Amino acid sequence: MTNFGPQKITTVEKVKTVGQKEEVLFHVKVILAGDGAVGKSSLLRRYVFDDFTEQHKMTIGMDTHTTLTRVPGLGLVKIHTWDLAGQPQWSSVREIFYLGSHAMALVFDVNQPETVKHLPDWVHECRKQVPNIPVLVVASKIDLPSRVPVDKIARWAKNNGHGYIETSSKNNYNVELMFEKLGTLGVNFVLKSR
Ligand SMILES: Nc1nc2c(ncn2[C@@H]2O[C@H](COP(=O)(O)OP(=O)(O)OP(=O)(O)O)[C@@H](O)[C@H]2O)c(=O)[nH]1
Ligand SMILES: [Mg+2]
Repeated sequence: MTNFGPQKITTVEKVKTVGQKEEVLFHVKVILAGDGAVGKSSLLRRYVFDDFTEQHKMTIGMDTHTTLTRVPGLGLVKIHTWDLAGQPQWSSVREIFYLGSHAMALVFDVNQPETVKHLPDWVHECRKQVPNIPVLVVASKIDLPSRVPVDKIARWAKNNGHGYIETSSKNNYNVELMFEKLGTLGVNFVLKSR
């Protein structure tokens, strides 16, 4: 059984696109990382509750949710998502949260150029605990005017072997696909690590 690290704070289960009874074959732990206010919790909120709020309620330390997700070609995957607090004051508590994780969503805000500056630092912080963890770079809030050269970031992601996706929690654009991709990356990492 995979060790998912410290105790979960909240757990919500949602069955997504589940047909007849099926076995869950894989459990994966996914990290949501990126600077403060880039939209990490909003992505998870959209995915789990199909909801969105304009209010920014800073995550305190970390929050988790568990979803049952159908991943094409892999069947049902239980995704345990750990949504980290992005503000710098939480950096010392974050280290332990990475332990036992299988994929990382690295989120930046297309409307806030300074949020791309720390992307390599986030990869470094996570890979200190989980070397070679697969990374999906997530451009968030694409409903807003882009003030970031997203093509350049997409190229950076590709050159470093990371995935890349553009999303909007507000408009519910690509949020499901993002979690499917994270499920796939996570399962492949589990299989490689066996
Ligand atoms: N327009 C727009 N606003 C968004 C979107 N996603 C999030 N926001 C807003 O961005 C702000 C921050 O969102 P959060 O999801 O709380 O950000 P976070 O990355 O979890 O922040 P921390 O927990 O502080 O690290 C909130 O005011 C959200 O309403 C989006 O897709 N479009
Ligand atoms: Mg948050």
